[in-house]
Order: sequence, then C-alpha cells, then structure tokens
Amino acid sequence: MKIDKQQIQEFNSQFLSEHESNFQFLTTQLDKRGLNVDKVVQKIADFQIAIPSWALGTGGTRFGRFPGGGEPATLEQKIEDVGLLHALNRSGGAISLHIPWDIPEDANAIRQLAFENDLIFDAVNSNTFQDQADQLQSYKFGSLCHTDQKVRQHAIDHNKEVIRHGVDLGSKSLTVWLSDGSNFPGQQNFKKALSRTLDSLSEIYASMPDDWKMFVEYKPFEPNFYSTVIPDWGTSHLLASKLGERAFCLVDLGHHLPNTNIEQIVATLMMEGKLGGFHFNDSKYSDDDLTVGSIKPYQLFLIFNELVDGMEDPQLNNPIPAWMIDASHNVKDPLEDLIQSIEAIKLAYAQALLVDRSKLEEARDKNDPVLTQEIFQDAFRTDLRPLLAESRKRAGAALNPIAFYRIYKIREQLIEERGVHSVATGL
Ligand SMILES: [Mn+2]
Repeated sequence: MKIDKQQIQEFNSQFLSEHESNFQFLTTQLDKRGLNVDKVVQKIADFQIAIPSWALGTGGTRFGRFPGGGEPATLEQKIEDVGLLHALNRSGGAISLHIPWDIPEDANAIRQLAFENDLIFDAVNSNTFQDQADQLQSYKFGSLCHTDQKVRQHAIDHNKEVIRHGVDLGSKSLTVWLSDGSNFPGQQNFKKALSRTLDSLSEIYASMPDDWKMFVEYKPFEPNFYSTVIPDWGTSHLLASKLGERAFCLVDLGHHLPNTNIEQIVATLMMEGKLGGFHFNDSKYSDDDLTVGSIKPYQLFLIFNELVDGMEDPQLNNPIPAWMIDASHNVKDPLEDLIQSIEAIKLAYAQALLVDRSKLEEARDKNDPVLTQEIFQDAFRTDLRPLLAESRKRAGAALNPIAFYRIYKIREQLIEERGVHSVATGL
C-alpha cells in the first residue's frame, strides 16, 4: 500500500487552523529571543534518521513474543513499511539492512523499490552473534576474537560479504557490533581476545571500498555476562584509531551501564573527530530498547546539546554521524513506536538548537551554574512541537502522523494485505 500526497493534504486541512495558531504563538516567542525560526524549521526537516529493517516487526524477550499482524515478511515489505513511515513524517529517508536476514535476491530491483519509496540505504550490519543453519564454524565462543583461526576467518569473510551486498545497494558504511566476550572470570585472555579482534577488523577494514566508513559499536554486557571484548567507548576508540581514518565509534544509547554520562562521551568523541554512528533508543535498566524519549527525555536533550555543539563547532571536523533508531517494539505497533521515536529525536534536536551558545559559554566562563541550568532548562521546557509540525507541513508530511496512521487505518490495511504473519526479528 502507499500513502498519496492528496490524502495527506486532505488530512492536514482538518488540523491546519489549530496548527497555524500554535505555530504563530510560538514564532512570536522565539522571535523575541532573536531565533531564526525558518532556519530551525529547515534544520529539523533536514534531519533524517535511518530505520533498521529489524525494527519493523514485533520484538520479544527470551520469555516470549506477542506479534501483531501485518508485519513485513520480506525485504520488499520492509522497504514498503519504511516508505510508509517516510511518507507520513518525511524524516526516515533511509533503511539499514541486516545480513543475512535481508539478503537481496535482485539488488537492482531492491534499489529501484527503495528509489520509488524515496529511500536510500544506510549502514549495513553484519551478524556474528548467532550461527546460521548451514554454518560450519560456530560463534559459541566468539567470532572476530575467537581462539580458532578458522572461526575468525569465517566471521571476517561474512563481514566482507556484507560489504559486497552493501556496495550493490549503494550503502556507504558497515556497522560492526560484536557479542564476543566471556561468561566467567578466567575464561578469556582479555589482551589476546582484543588483539585478535583488532587483527580481524583490520582485514575487514582493508576490504572496504575507499569511500566507505566502518562503525565500531560497543556494549558493556549481554549476551555475555562477565566481559565483552568491546565493552565501552574507550575500547571502541582504541580500535577505531588503530584501524584508520575511516573507522569511527558508534554510540548506542542503550549500551551503557546505568547513569553513565553519555553526553560527555559524545563531546569527547566529537572532539576527536571519531563519532561516526549513533543508535537511538531509551532504557530504564540496560539495553531495554524502548521508545526514544519515553524514559529519560532530559538526558536525550543533554546528549543533543553536545551533538549540536559538536556539529556547529568550526574547530571540529567530526563527520555528521549516521543516525539510526535501534529499538525493539514488544507491546506497541512497530510503526507507531517508530513515529513516536522520531518525534522525540527531533524534539530534543530542536530544543538543543534553541540553546543560546554564546550566553551559555559566557555563563560557564563566569562559573555561574545557576545561569547555565536556567539556559538548559528554559530550552528543555519550551514546547517546540509546533516547530516539528511546521517542518512536516512544509515537507508535505502529515501534521500529526499518529492520528493519520489511526484514522486511515494503516495497520488494518497491512493486515488485510499480508495477513497475520509471525516473522522472527532480531535484537
Ligand atoms: Mn545498536
């Protein structure tokens, strides 16, 4: 199914007068602060977030999974779902694939389908955390870090194959997340495991085309519960630095121990020009993969404050990170959940754009923590939702994507078309 522009116009017309008055009220307030509202609206519209193919079905836990209906069963249907999302909010213009779950049979046809849905292919993701049905070498005790050279080579070759699929689709980056680690003290030689991982990554790095980037993701625990080979940003940075200038760290919000100061990590990595990838989600305890902004919206704002600071600082040359949502939807409709996540991301971004950086620096230089808090919380507590709606309106998207989704019964239509599938999803 497709959402046509006419439907969106019709829908928007019902909400237009209410939106116009909200937007006008906010514009008057922001003008007084000397903010260029048009510029901010444009920046919000330009901010595109990749959707991973595994976030379109219902997720689950090791205890169970409760799938909804009409979930995509094929790569074509996954692209169609991201296309629907993008038509609704014009903010998810890229899809991130996972190999081997999304191997295209005909790369040209898949490229064409993505083009028709106004999508590009973001980073491709390799999978060395589970054994495939016909796999001769097992990842039970690791992949790129494994003690057995044959297993390492198998994992290296898999990553090279992922790069080849990515090249066929026009992708420009590889994300490597390793589950490698150990469950018990003494099980693994930390130094040897890290050193073997570096050697394996070097071979993969060398096989990337010249215009490709590698993102090295870190995570402190799970599925291993004693140690992980790449547990933190420092180890990721060490590897990325040794690999070369096209290797970067990837920050996944859920991959930190509770209360970690993620905004400080972001600032440090951007200072070093090494923040390449960013995965959004939210959590209460660890890698909970909840809807972005559902638990800690103020932390998200603080992180965006550093992201905006890093992107706007002329002294830094960090590339614009590859943005992606990495979440799992266990009790919500995946598409509705993604709409909410995108809204939360853009809201935090807009709030961070509101911060007067010269006033903030002045207050910092004067060691005035009261004023710095006032500046932050003033931005955080200003309701900027009309700016987001305005950016959607200008981009031809729905003023209220969730309302459109429900009023036009998108999920019901997908169930009608696809039936009640029960597809396995990842992470
Ligand atoms: Mn991730």
